[in-house]
Amino acid sequence: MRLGFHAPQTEEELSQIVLEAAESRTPLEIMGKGTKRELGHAVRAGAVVSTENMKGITLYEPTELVMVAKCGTPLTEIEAALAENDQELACEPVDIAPVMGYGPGEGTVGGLVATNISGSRRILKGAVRDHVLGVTAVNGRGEIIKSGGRVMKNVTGYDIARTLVGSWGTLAVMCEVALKVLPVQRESRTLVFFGLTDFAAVEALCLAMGTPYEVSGTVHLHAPLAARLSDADLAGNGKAVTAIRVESFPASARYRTSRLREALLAYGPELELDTDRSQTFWKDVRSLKMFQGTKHPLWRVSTVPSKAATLVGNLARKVDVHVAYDWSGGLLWIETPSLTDAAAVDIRRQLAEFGGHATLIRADAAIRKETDVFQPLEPPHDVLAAKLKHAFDPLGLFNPGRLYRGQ
Ligand SMILES: Cc1cc2nc3c(=O)[nH]c(=O)nc-3n(C[C@H](O)[C@@H](O)[C@H](O)COP(=O)(O)OP(=O)(O)OC[C@@H]3O[C@@H](n4cnc5c(N)ncnc54)[C@@H](O)[C@@H]3O)c2cc1C
Repeated sequence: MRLGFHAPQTEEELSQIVLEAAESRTPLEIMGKGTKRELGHAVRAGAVVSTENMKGITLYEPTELVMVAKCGTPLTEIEAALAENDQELACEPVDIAPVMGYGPGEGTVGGLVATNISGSRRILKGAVRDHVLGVTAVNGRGEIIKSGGRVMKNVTGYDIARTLVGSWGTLAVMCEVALKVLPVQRESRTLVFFGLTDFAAVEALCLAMGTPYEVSGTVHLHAPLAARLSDADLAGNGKAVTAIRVESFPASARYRTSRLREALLAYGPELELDTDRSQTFWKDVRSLKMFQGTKHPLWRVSTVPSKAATLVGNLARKVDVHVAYDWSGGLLWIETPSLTDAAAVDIRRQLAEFGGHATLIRADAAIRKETDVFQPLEPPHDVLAAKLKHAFDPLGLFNPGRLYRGQ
């Protein structure tokens, strides 16, 4: 096949490229716009296949809450179309592009689905995976497969769409995705507490989540991270910031916020952000503004909320870390100093004790080359992953080496 860069416009063209690659055993690097190209390991490929020319919203039924788009469609286009109808991607996907040195919203919808990096609202509305209704893709045999349509005989029993979400382009090249969308919540109110210890903050966030008031965001930011927020009052306070969000229509959001205040009285005087300030705050969290403007290594760690503060405390005894606790501590964004291994050994040692997964989101190429960027898979997950890989991409054409070194 022709080496270099391929940007097919149709599924048929893409299928043809994959067939040629299969014939010549040419490994392919799969990308959308490449905003996460520096995330993960460098791919050992003979050619690049980009979906950037497969773009456009092919179906949007606001009343049915469904949108179908070609995978190369920029997220900015998707969000603009939704905004016109007061709708949004309810899982509030994180926009990693700015911390990777790209502009906001530059990624494609295919990249979003392939990486499944859900944001703060996941605790109430579910992950990206829960909002994908269907997928059309080309597998490593060059076959066009469709969830809910043609069933690959050797992956019968798997939900193809759910399997491809989060597969980082290692199983198939997605061409088109159908997404569930939801109305924008008009009122957004956020209670903010200052200067809580990590333990008290996680306790308060978990307490809030345990109430019936439908909390849609719980985050705790170490003081140096809070200092990078857009809101001058929060940034200038010099203290850690702990925030709890409620969204809905105005009367309901206000009622539920006032009940939450009562439930959380023990955590001290707090500030209540109105809709404008609340939306600005969560936009910062969504674009990881707290980690922009530096080149320090950045990890995304999922663990058990009740153990998160102990895990971070243990880590902080060895490494100077700045941490954002999202999902009440179930998701930690950890910035470390630029050590030779980006503190990988210390972080993974903690996870071996407490359970969970760590992904190195940002680090120099030299560090990524020597470090496991994704959590190494343990049995029986490694066996399952190998079986899935074989079923979708038997020749190992797609993104070799992307997830795990030497594979
Ligand atoms: C208490 C607790 C226990 C958990 N236990 C587990 C567990 O036992 N097993 C587990 O998998 N997760 C576990 N997780 C993590 C959990 O699935 C999620 O929180 C996940 O890590 C982050 O979710 P996400 O859907 O946002 O995926 P993301 O983290 O955004 O997804 C991106 C990444 O791609 C996926 N991926 C990883 N490896 C591969 C691969 N080889 N091929 C294709 N895709 C891959 C994801 O799983 C991965 O993290 C646990 C989390 C918690 C809080």
